[in-house]
Amino acid sequence: MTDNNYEIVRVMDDNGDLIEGVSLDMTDEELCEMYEKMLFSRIFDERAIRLQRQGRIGTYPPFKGQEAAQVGAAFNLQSGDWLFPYGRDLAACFTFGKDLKSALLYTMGHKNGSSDSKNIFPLAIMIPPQVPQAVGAAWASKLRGEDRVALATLGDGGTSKGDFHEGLNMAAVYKAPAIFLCQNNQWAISVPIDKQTASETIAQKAVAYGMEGVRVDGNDVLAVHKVTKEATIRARNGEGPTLIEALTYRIGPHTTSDDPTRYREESETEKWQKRDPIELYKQFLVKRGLWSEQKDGEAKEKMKEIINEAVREAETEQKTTLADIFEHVYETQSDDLIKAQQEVKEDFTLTN
Ligand SMILES: Cc1ncc(C[n+]2csc(CCOP(=O)(O)OP(=O)(O)O)c2C)c(N)n1
Repeated sequence: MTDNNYEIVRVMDDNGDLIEGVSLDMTDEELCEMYEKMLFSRIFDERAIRLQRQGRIGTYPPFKGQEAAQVGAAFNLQSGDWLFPYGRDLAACFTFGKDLKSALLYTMGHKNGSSDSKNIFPLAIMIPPQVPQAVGAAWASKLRGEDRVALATLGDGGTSKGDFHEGLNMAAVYKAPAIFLCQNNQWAISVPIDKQTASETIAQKAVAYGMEGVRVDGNDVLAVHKVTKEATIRARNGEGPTLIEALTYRIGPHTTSDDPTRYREESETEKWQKRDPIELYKQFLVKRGLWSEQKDGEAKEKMKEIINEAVREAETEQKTTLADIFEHVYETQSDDLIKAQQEVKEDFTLTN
């Protein structure tokens, strides 16, 4: 069990150098792939905001600034693992393999917006049911003797809800192979972290449940990757769950319907912007000769084209109708649902 002083784990310093005494166990290809996931996510995020402004998708929660926390953690997941993302977590989803078109369809309110080939639960908009759900999935995997971990992500606001406490307690008691990544982005809409909890850190809450707690620089992708990797190893070895607090910042608004200038100082945002997780990591890669501005430009162009193509595909998909929603409640529709669907079709004269 870690002691209670919770130093912030870092792997890189702000000049893009490895911190003394820290070693890396990733290949050059993996290091670049992780950067590409971050860059792709950023480009998607920026495009999604423009799509929302053009009325082409619904309300959108930008994750700019949190790419290192999301990508660094999800990069450790293996194919059969589980991801239970919270609403601002598309970078984690993309890293684990969420289909781009399905991500866009989700923002358009389409019924196929959460259909994925990987074990990815729908983005949790409520706060935070994904925590006990992840515990259930992790515990079930353990009972079945499968080698799967479940990663649940949440914001700092999520730690004030009962689901968080109930989930963590149960996970620790049953040594479920679960990892809880709290992205402490300093704000829960307009509620700052010091109004959210009187605990000095979120990581220390782990002590009360009897699990490992870690505090990490959430803008240092290598550090988040390292602590999450250690957590997955403990989980797979039957040593139980881990609570990770990733210190980061939501650079943008809470959603496209929010105006953060009403409740936070711009100087605070500017301070965090100087530690942009993508710029920090790019510096590191460039110093090692693994990346360059030219590669960056070429990668961005390719990524923009991939996103354009997915937008085109998503926008030509047949629209979801009101009657469709009855078909996705259970695997097989109950008689009651068939009746309700029929009534809706008659009342709204829908075509399917
Ligand atoms: C049960 C519940 N209560 C209230 C809300 C409204 N709500 C949406 S996001 C949010 C704040 C979430 O903050 P945090 O968990 O820190 O995540 P962040 O949005 O900062 O990434 C609230 C209160 C909700 N979605 N679900």
